[in-house]
Amino acid sequence: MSPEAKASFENIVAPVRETLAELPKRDRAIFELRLAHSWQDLFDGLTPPYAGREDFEPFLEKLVSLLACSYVARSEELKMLDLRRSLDTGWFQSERLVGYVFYVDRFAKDLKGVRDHLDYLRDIGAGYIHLMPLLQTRPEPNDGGYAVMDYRMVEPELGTMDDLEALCSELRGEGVSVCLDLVLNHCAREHDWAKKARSGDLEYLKMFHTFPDRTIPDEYEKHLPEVFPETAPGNFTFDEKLGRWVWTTFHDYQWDLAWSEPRVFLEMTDTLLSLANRGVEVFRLDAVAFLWKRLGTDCQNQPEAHDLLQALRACSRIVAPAVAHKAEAIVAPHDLIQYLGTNSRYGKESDLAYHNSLMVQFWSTLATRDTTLMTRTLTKFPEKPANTAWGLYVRGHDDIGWAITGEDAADAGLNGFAHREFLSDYYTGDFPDSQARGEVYQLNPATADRRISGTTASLAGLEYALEVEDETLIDLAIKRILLGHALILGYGGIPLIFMGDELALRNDPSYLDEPDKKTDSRWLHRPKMDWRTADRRKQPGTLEAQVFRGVSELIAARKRTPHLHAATPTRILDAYSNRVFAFARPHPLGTLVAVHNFTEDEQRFQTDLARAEGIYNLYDAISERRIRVETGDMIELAPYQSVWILDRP
Ligand code: OTU
Repeated sequence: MSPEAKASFENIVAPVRETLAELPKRDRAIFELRLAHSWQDLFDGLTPPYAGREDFEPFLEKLVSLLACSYVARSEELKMLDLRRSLDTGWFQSERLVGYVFYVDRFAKDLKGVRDHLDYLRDIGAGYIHLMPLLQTRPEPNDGGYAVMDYRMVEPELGTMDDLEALCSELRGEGVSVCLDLVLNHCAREHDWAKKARSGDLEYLKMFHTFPDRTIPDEYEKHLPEVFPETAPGNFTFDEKLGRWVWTTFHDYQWDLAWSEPRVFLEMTDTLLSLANRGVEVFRLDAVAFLWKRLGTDCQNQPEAHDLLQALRACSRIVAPAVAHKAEAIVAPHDLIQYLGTNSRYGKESDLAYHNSLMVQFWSTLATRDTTLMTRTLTKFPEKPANTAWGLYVRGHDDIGWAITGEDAADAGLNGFAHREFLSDYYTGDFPDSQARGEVYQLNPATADRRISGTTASLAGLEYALEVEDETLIDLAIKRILLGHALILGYGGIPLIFMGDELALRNDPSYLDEPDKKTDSRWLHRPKMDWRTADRRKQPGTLEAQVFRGVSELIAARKRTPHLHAATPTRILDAYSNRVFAFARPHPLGTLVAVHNFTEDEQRFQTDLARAEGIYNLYDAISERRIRVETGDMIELAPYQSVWILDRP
């Protein structure tokens, strides 16, 4: 420890011993060891944001007392899980882990309902279940649950904290981890903190960024982008009751929390640890890029945001090391990689982060049938730290924003703006011959930027193919869906299957009839689970059976292929064909080469692609067949086929 950290550690450790007095000796020792082990990280994380304050020492004392109390409250069962995970720190990197993501109400009405559908989750083979936002939200509109009114309550319509705890425990018994959203950047205007601030309590007012007039907001606005330009333009909202402008990056009812105030850190740490003590194992930390504001910048990815995440991580490590943190930062590659803990933060920041770029490249390449941009962009993408994993997805609950920079586009001979325009036209179905059926989300009049909503199946052309009743097109659309899943299952991280994609659920336009949802087209791709449709997965010959089986076979293949562990690097390969996308996963057991055909035609590539990686006896881990080498030393891929090539004599 540094001398400063050591001095403060000695100050806080005595009161901690008192708090822990009632615990068995071994438990006390474990806590103290962890506290000492992570103290430097915690101290370093808290120093830049808070050390300048007079109340820094009392704040540290409060925080450590909170950690000790949370540890005392942690159950024996969860403490065992902590120990197990300390022996298996890379548990979330395993090739055997597959994630499944759903809204509780849309999947099974409520938390109790989820327990009635465990067979379905088993059928998928999910070992990680992300229950979309379920803490108590303000009444609609509430941004799909991302406007939390009470972090200590479950949304009453979904159940209670006890229901959540029971579900976590039951799933844990089956080796399944529960992931929950923790909305760090903002809370609902109706949250008690905001209510107190609005009724004149200055202590609570400090928890938000508020301004008496537009002078400072206008200065900030010069550099701030708009997240929801159509439905929530600008980043500040005038609150009549306060008579002040409030920082609201997202909707006017989502008040940004002032993380410069230590109380915010204490409250959120408390929330996180109490949920961890209920049995939540993974936290999806929402909108982390926005946590720290700095005039003259876009107020994203500020160093203090990383400091705070490091400190929060240290708190979990001390109290509940079984827990993993996942950063939700939809930012450029060099900014994103920081959230996985690079350089001095190696292993200290987040275990997981969403790979937005892979998702965008998948859809872009499906549209162009040209893998140049994808290959070049991902080749330049920084390698992630070996002890982390990506959250990989084909679709999620949000829109698709065409995060393709002008520079990356130019590298592939494209114009960035024109290409993004093309993609939006393509996925709304406006482009000639496009079979995609998406909708525009948030047209930005200032930049002409258009994001896209729509389910995987509808964007992949299935909705159209079914309408025109064309068997060939239906078959191709299914193949596109499976291609996306092969990609996320092989790339290096937790594949996150978004509810309904495994059954090829199409767009659900019913949100248009709901007044509080109709301006948010993201509801188009958040359909309700129809259990009769789901049952058809068992009836051979149905569409659902075909897609479900396809996805299941890919999952099974992943689980028997240790090369796909997330600690194995992912190296993009030049396949000497702009129709296929390839990458290598160099593993101690030998390298795996994944090759994906992004077109509806047969494609060929040279066996050299595999031979250069030391693979001579070509075997496909997906189909479990030997690969046939055609004349001219070529390997043939069927339309949209994926292969995971291994050397198997
Ligand atoms: C996240 O979104 C959530 O995923 C959205 O559902 C919420 O509306 C939003 O936060 C507010 O809580 O903040 O770090 O395309 O990707 O808004 C990025 C835009 C976010 C979303 C972005 C994202």
